[in-house]
Amino acid sequence: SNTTTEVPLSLESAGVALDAEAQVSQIQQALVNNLYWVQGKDEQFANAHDYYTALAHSVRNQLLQKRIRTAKTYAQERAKTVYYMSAEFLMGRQLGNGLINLGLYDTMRHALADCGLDLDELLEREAEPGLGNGGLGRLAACFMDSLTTLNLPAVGYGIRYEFGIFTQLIRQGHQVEAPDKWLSYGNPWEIARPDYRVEIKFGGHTEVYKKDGDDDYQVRWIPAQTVIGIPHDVPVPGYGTENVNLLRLWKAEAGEAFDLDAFNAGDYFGAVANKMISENITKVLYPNDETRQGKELRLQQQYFFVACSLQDIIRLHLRDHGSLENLAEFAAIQLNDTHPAIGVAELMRLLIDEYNFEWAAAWQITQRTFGYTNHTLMPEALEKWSVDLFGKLLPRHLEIIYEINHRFLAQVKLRYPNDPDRLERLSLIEEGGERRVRMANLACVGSHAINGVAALHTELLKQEVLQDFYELWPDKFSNKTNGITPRRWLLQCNPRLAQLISETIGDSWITNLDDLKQLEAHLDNEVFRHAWQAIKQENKWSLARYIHDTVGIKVNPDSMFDVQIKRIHEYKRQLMNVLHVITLYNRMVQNPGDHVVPRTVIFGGKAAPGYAMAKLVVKLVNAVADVVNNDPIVAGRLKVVFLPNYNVSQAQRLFPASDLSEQISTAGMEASGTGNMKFALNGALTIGTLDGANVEIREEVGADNFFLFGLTTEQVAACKAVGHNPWCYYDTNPELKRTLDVIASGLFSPGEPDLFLPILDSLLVDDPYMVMADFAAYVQCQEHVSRTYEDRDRWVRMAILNTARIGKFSADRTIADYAREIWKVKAVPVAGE
Ligand code: GLS
Repeated sequence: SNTTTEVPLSLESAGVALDAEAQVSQIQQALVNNLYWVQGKDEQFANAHDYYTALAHSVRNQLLQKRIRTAKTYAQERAKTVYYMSAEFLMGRQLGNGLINLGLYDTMRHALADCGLDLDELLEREAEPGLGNGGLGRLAACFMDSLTTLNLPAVGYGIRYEFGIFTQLIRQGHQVEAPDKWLSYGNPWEIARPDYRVEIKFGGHTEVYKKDGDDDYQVRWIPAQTVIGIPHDVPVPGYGTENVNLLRLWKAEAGEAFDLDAFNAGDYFGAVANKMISENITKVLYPNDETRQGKELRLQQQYFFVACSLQDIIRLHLRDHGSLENLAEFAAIQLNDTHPAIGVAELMRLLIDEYNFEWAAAWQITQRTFGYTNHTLMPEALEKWSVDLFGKLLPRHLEIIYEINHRFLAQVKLRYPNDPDRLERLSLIEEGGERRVRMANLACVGSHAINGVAALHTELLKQEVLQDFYELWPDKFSNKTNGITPRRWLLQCNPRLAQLISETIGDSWITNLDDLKQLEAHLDNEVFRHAWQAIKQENKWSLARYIHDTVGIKVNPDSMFDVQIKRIHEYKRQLMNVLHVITLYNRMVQNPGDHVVPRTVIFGGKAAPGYAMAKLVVKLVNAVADVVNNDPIVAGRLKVVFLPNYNVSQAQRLFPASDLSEQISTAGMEASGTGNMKFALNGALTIGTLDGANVEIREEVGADNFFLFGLTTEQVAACKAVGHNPWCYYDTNPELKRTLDVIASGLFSPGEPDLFLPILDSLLVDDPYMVMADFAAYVQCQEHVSRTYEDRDRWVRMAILNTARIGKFSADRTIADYAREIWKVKAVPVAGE
């Protein structure tokens, strides 16, 4: 029926347990109601998007009901709260996740099927919120899921980019970027909260003044411009809990007061132009992963969301606790990399200039409140802002940073009286050449806790990048190995495997991933192994269909699916993977009769738009695919696929269908990786170096169940110290020589013989990522992979052991560690209705 009266707040009637039939009919009624009242349509004219939106509102209504009770409980309990500050949250689609976390997925599927609607099809209507670049942003999203699942009070603070990570198109094999208009059909998951708007200042100057009735001098900041921040709240459900936390994303709007001045002065167009400049701040995500780009707008973005968030935290804290003296007892602010590190200076400014704290007291509160997570060892990713730019945009913060630095270096000098070099390295300001503010140093000095994201990464931080800080404050440092949420990365993305696991060992693994260990007891059960293999096969068939639908390539579903999906970066060495593909191709062309293990090599990932070498690698992969996929000699035995526009939704199709996980970064360069964990959780075997979390994954799953190759961090360093000569590998390895020669011959660049010269130059001149040095070991290891794959039963056993032993890498474990050791926060479960 489509007769309807009002939008129900909930699908359930309060307190009454419904039988399945009643629940289905309520769901259907709610859908019809939402179609009518939210979309303004009835069934006659509704399209799939209308149904998606109606369904999203049904789920949203339930989440909001739980959110309201959560907010009340947290306030009542005066709970300590985690504020996770991150310039990126790569949340992925929300509807499927919301249904799963609410325990409504299957009921909804039936209720929809009953009306002739297909849940999967509606789920595909959701635009992907791509508000992040890669691992760092996706980690923040996994953390939000785990924080809520563990009933920990938390707010994620970030930026509501109007354009997320660009849409990647492939044209003639080249990457082309198109804007990501993810908001163009509206966003049912957010609620704008203009009533919690805040005002943010930029530019101008500072002045000293005397406050009424006070003898002390104060500083005030007279800005050149003000911008308004409007919070947009996205509810974050947890699995099987009443708690719902918030992701609060800030949108920039023009400051009205400033506009009014301009309007009054008769400059109507000038005022409107200013409005556009203000709104630019949250217009677009910077598409660089692991690289700083010293652009003014980026610093504006960072300061904008951090300043908005701190005002919000202070408002909430004063509401519940009355004074800021005890801020650190009730608020733990985590800095997700240095992007929000300006928060250290901003909190000092707020406490001193706006709330009249003395320096020492303000500093103690600040240090106790902040924690800092480092996410990279790559030197080009360490953020440094020119002092000129900084002072122009944030004049008061530059003064505060100078003062922090002055006091800090005085303390260092006491401890190391005759060590000017150390002082120079520790200083918040880089001297020599253009003076720059070092954001990592600011984050270290302003935080009580500093952590890396995998054991090896933390060790390298202590020994290299942050060595001086480690020597100063060893107790501040700890490791928190990354994790992933098993809800999205197994339960949701691989429903067949999730069901087999639950039928075999029960479903406690969903919130206690270590329970997967119980699968080991079933390793010798042939029926179980066959079921496992059959599921992988089905997943591969469905990926094969997707590949055919998206890029028109027919792949052999019985071949090994060998997958590398991640941002394109030289240190991740997609290039070494392509060189291996070319080598396999050469062998098949030379010896067409030889027995080979068929492979489908799949690539996915975006290159930063300004990163020429990464874009050339994308082109090379596509060019090799063109040649290989059209050569009948290798038909059925080798295929190469580049899937355009890799994102979270696509990842959810890829991990469940993968046999082999490529984790082949140069040792010492990948801080952790998290895709590596998603593959293993879904029963793919890893070929990898001793880098990032690979080290710990191998430790957990066992050396026998992991394909290890390549130089270690120490060997890479030693090799570079004596002078790495890539030519000698070219000269002494005929297969490698042939592979590079084929590229040089122009086989992959008809009509453009020089196209790939920069790649060959990079390999042969300095090979900074040790591709040449690791190549032979990689190829040899791949041969071992192929032989192992031929023994399908052995492979399945190894796959099961990977899944069974991956429990450590649940984000629930990671978050529990942060909560206990850094944030000192406790669970505050919300009571059911
Ligand atoms: C990154 C690292 O490169 C990854 O190794 C890491 O897994 C991730 C989350 O900690 O952070 N750092 C970065 O700038 N982008 C990343 O993905």
